[in-house]
Amino acid sequence: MAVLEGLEFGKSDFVLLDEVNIEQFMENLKLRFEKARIYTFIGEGVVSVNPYKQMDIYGKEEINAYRGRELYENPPHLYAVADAAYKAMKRRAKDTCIVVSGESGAGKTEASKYIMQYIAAITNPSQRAEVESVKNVLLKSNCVLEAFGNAKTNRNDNSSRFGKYMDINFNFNGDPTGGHINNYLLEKLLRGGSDDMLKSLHLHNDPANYVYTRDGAVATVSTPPPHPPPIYCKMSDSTQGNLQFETDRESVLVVGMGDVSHIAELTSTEPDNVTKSLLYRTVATGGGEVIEKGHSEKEACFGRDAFTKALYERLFGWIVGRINAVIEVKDYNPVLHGKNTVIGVLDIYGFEIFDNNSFEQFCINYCNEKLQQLFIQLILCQEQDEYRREGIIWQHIDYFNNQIIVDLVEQPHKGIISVLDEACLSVGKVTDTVCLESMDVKLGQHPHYTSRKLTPSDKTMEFHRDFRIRHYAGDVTYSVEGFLDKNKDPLFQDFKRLMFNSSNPVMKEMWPDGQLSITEVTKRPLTAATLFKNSIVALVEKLSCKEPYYVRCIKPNDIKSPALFDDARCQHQVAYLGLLENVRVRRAGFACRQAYTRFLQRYKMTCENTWPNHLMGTDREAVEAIVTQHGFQDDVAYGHTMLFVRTPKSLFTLEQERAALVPVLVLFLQKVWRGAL
Ligand code: AD9
Ligand code: MG
Repeated sequence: MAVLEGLEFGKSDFVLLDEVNIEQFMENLKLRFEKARIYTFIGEGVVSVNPYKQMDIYGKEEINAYRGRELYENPPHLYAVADAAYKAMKRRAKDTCIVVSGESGAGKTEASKYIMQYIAAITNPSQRAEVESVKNVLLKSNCVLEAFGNAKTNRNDNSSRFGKYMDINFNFNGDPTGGHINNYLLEKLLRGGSDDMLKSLHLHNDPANYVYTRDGAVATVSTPPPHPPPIYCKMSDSTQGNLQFETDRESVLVVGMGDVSHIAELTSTEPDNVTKSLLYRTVATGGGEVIEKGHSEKEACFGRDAFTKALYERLFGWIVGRINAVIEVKDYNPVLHGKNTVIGVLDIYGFEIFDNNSFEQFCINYCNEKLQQLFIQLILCQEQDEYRREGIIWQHIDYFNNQIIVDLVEQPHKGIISVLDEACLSVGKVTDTVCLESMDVKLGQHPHYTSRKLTPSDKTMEFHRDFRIRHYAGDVTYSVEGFLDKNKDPLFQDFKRLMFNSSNPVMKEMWPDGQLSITEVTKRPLTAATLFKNSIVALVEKLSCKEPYYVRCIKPNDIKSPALFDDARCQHQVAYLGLLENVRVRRAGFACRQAYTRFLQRYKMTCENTWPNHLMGTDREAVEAIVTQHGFQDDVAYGHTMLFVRTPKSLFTLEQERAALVPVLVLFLQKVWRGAL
């Protein structure tokens, strides 16, 4: 058994703090960080502080130490949480999920990778080839997705620009049989590649050459990733140079046709058709007539940009689809193979506050509001409700319920998304500013919304800062510029048809909607914000039927330093992650609970009065007998249908005894079967 930490490293579980207040919490977090203890439990969840340096704690030895052990047996670690989720899945056939959250650069993606590696390491002890190959694909898929979906941002050198939720399916043996990946809102990015590859794509290696990427700060990476770097397999959202248009006597032309032939070459289409799609769009008139309408120069530019982004997005979607086709569970027969259980791992962009916050930050922060809401419901509400239902005495805990902010964003007819969509769908010319005005009208009274116009005296709302949302994590001021265009994503049908008619079968496959003729595409496509909202609602639904485990990541400072614990920055994150509330609920509550029948089934062998069958009136009385025999009657409460255990240590004792008894019993039964007894 691994040696437990000494007290000089602080409390290994925030539940053990003398008093639950922010001072003690921060003191413990800081002390542990300074002593290179980056993980601390809160019950079955773990808080992680990004060490910004290689830690020698992820090796085989650690994996073996945590494998199959109970939480309190080892120092806090991601592995302990991964193992708890795995055990719940295997022992109780529960679907579980591990939600990794925190702000950009806090270490979510690294944590998810360690979790996946741990699960891969502890499964399939018999090394069956087909399981090994499933594991291999699950692990490797990460590299491919990161190569296409990560980018350097001002906050993180290897920032995930897409959210990822991965389900891993397990058979009754607890071995992985497959999985499924969902991705959320890929920001469409560009990053150059090896010179040879770029040359073949007609690209330059320097992002400064591209309008799409020029605006970022520094594009080179300063910190080495702790793993062998993901193949910075360089692809680009832009299979073109900076294609330009000019207007010559009313008609719009492409400047220099070299770029057009590059596009045609790369997409296996005809240069003439490319030019046509760039300059014209097909529209159906009211009378059902189909005509070609020339773009203005501005429309041509919008069309080009939308096309470029869509190319990248569809490529990414196609890659995810291909990975899913490989890892999806095939030929699963529940009768033959038993219940198929799932562990979901969610690594999704954390809360983002930049100097200039745009549509992307708006979506990301909305997503985090939804996840916080899920957390509140699962941990706080559910817990409190369950105690009430079971008749357990319980002190109500106050916490901030962020449903009001979720509503501000997503409420039908009233919320920000609905105002945006309305503006996008209206026929007249609606600008970002007009849209902002209508948000002011509809949401001006909302306690979590304000804008430059509504609070003209507020000097913090300078240029580019148009409206502000008071998020649960803090205030974020957004620039409304570009919101409408980004929400509309005005990809003309002509581009879809162009790509569908590509002679390259892969291109064709990515653009099935290019088949539709213009008269068939009368219905407006859903907007980007609505599509995103729908996918997040579906995600929350998926998570809410699983037993959740949480990894809360904290970024210790903004300069990627392994030595600096920035008190103010950390305290802010502790606050918005709701960690104090989390500890309070854990402390006031019971760490474990089990229905009487379940408990009895599992532990009846550890007590002579209940083995092989008890003769007491009810299961509850039998459970009381077991608890009393093991002497932890002061550590439990009896609900109407289940037993609540305050500290996991008590259950652990039982588990150990059971584990020691099982082989003895098996031996005994074998003898009975063979007629030896
Ligand atoms: V974002 O929302 O995708 O922008 P993440 O995913 O939270 O963000 P990430 O996991 O990419 O952050 O971590 C950022 C960097 O911190 C990594 O590239 C490492 O350099 C560093 N890091 C994070 N966790 C660890 C760790 N456990 N050990 C060592 C780490 N370094
Ligand atoms: Mg990430």
